Amino acid sequence: MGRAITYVILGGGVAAGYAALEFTKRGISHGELCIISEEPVVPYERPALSKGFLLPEAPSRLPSFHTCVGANEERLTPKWYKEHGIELVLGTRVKSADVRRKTLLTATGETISYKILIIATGARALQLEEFGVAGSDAENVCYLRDLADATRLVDVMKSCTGGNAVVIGGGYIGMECAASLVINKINVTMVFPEAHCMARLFTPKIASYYEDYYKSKGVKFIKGTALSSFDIDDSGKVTAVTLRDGNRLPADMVVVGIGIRPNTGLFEGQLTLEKGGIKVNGWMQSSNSSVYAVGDVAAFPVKLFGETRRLEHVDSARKSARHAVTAIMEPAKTSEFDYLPFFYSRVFTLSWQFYGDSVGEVVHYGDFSGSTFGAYWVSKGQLVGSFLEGGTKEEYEAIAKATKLKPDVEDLAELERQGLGFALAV
Ligand code: FAD
Ligand code: NAD
Ligand code: ISD
Repeated sequence: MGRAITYVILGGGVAAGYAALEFTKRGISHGELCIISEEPVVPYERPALSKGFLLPEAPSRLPSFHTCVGANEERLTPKWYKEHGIELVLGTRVKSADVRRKTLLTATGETISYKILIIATGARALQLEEFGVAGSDAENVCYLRDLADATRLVDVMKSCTGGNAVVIGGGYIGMECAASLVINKINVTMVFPEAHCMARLFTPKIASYYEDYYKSKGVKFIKGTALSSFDIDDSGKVTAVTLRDGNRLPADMVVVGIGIRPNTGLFEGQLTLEKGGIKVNGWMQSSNSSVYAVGDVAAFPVKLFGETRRLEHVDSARKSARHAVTAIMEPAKTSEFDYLPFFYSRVFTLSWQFYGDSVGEVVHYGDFSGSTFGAYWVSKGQLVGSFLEGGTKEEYEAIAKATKLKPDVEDLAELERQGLGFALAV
């Protein structure tokens, strides 16, 4: 059993949706493009799963958040794919790939051959077992990567109103889920090994603002330790969590967010890997010229830093996917990807954005006892990163523009004095 398709996108997440939209904008014929996805639904905006999807009142549900609404573009429903002649092979895992023969073999036994392949397989959530702790399969232990996880998390939350949740991990999933649990009237204790939350990005001063805010909502923090084991009852439910520091916390549910691993497995030994991802050039092309990689799974040159990076954020998935399609369809007109890294989060009524790179010396500005504050990162005498909480659209645009321009910064004290005004004046 087999079929031959010109363009195949492997993976049906955020990057796949934006790539499909770009293919149609650049002009493809019916039957020329196929998306193969393990998920049973057409691409959607994954960020919604830890935000609107978890709300107790009027939660977001599909089809409202199919791509590409997150970038204020068209919402691509199953009907849209049909009207554009895009073949969907959903609920189907690709179990092997042969880049020399240009074929993919699905778990249903079909061989799909391609002229051009775009790998958009994203990443999987790391499991506790990979850190030596058993119990991920317990009924009330939740991970959050896809729609099935989010649906399960909602069900578990509904059965725990007024109860206790332990959140393992102080990164994006931990912080966003903890806020959602509180909104669902569940008591939350967060446990993570670092000295403060969001250790990959936040400075201690920024982290302490968010931790204080969470504490004001009743969240407890246990820092500098990790999970050691679960107590599991006869019905297969976790009842308590024991930590390495000896603490034992009663738990009606557990949410785990301890990082991800890019889904590169199908291509190991076939394509060059770097930074845990598939190494691509500035046109998102891998070490095999017929194979492109985009989104979380791609390690691409970030021109601004002169370094290869693998980013795990939605803006990068959207833009890298569109760039790959442009490079495929109009190679002569496409220049090297020139990307400004952009991360954001929204929790409770708070909202922040970050642009650039969090390296070098940090200068904080604004009112950390109020609602608008931020930080700049300065490396080798240049502004390389900007963070802002509670900004307006114009202020976020200003920090983005300033970071992209990498202006010289001679005097850190003067930068601190100017604060947001520095970016607004660039
Ligand atoms: P994904 O969107 O993960 O898509 C990968 C797809 O490939 C999936 O459909 C998967 O099933 C499929 N797949 C994988 N292997 C196979 C296979 N062998 N065969 C068939 N199909 C396969 N980023 C932000 O910047 N801001 C946010 O607020 C934010 N919120 C997030 C909230 C949550 C809950 C999560 C999980 C992530 C969030 N992110 C956020 C990160 C962002 O969603 C990812 O960076 C983005 O989804 C990456 O897109 P992608 O297409 O590369 O991968
Ligand atoms: P993360 O990398 O943001 O955070 C992982 C956290 O796990 C670390 O901060 C650490 O506290 C903790 N940790 C690591 N090892 C641990 C251990 N053994 N025991 C206990 N804690 C441990 O990853 P995540 O929060 O799991 O998020 C998963 C992915 O989803 C990431 O790619 C993230 O970028 C993405 N995401 C992004 C957003 C956003 O950008 N707003 C929101 C949700 C998810
Ligand atoms: O970027 C995003 C984000 O944070 C969401 O919640 O895309 C989604 C959509 O806005 C949901 O409609």
